[in-house]
Amino acid sequence: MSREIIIAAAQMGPNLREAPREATVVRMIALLNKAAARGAQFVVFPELALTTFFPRWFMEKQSEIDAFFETEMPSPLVEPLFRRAKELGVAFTFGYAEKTLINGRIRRFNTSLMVGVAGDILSRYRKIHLPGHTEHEPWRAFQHLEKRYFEPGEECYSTTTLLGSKFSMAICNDRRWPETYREMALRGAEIATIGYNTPLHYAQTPEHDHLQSFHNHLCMQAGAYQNGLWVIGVGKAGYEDGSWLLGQSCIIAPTGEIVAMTSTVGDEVITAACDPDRCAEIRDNIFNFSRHRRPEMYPFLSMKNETNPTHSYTVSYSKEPSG
Ligand code: ING
Repeated sequence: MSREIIIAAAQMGPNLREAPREATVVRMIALLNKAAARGAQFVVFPELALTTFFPRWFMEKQSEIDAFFETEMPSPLVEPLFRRAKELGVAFTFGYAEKTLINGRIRRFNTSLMVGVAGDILSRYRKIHLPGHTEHEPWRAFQHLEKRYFEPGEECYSTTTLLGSKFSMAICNDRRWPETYREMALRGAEIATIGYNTPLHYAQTPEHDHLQSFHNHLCMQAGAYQNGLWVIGVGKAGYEDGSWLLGQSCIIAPTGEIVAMTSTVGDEVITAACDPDRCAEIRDNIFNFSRHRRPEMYPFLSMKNETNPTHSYTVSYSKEPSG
């Protein structure tokens, strides 16, 4: 009996700063309806799906920054989305800016939630790899202040079992780091969901701007293939408050093949039949970790980010005496 799941990537077009969040939720419900009409059982929304990508602006007043955050979930604003998904019997993930109290201290994270078919929150993930900078850098065409507005996630990648498969969540910049996919796969994940907000312009290396789409797919296709994972990459796209964001959301098979991709930079649903059993084509063979992988030979991978570790050594080549 196949474990095939119909999965939808619900790409979103721009969320303008002034757009009422209620209107954004209405768009998300319309995407849910469209996905369900195509038979989708699981829908993946982008990173920070409820708001514009506000780290593009330098803000000093915490009250102005906090206007983009949610302090409870589901909030009254998002409740209609949860309710509609439950009516449809559809599970989903979406990203949002989370403000929460932990041990009496206010914390802020770039968060993604996984919601089950009964409308219950099954798991939460807080973005581990925060790109960008902490201080205002006026030389940039726009800021990327994720390191200012969010704290890095302190919980490792995890797997959530639903619809007969094991899912893991990651967010945006996480998809560029090979560790993300390997950690997920080693934990038994079969399907990775990754929402993103990716500007077409990268201030430090504008000469790479034309490569944003290539790099987007390169890292997710490699991650999928090298770890035998389905990867669902879903963008917030289009011209958002003066910044072009990458679309090209896609569903990638464990072979690394893109099996579905959006072709607009607006609200768009793509779907694919994802059979988690297909992960075995890779995980039982070319990337059979237990048979072929040799972690004892990769000690640096578990190290901190030293660049010239004291314990580095080189194997000096000496011509073996001919026996
Ligand atoms: N955005 C971008 C991302 O990693 C970025 C940051 C843009 C990095 C372009 C490199 C090039 O896709 C987020 N939100 O992480």
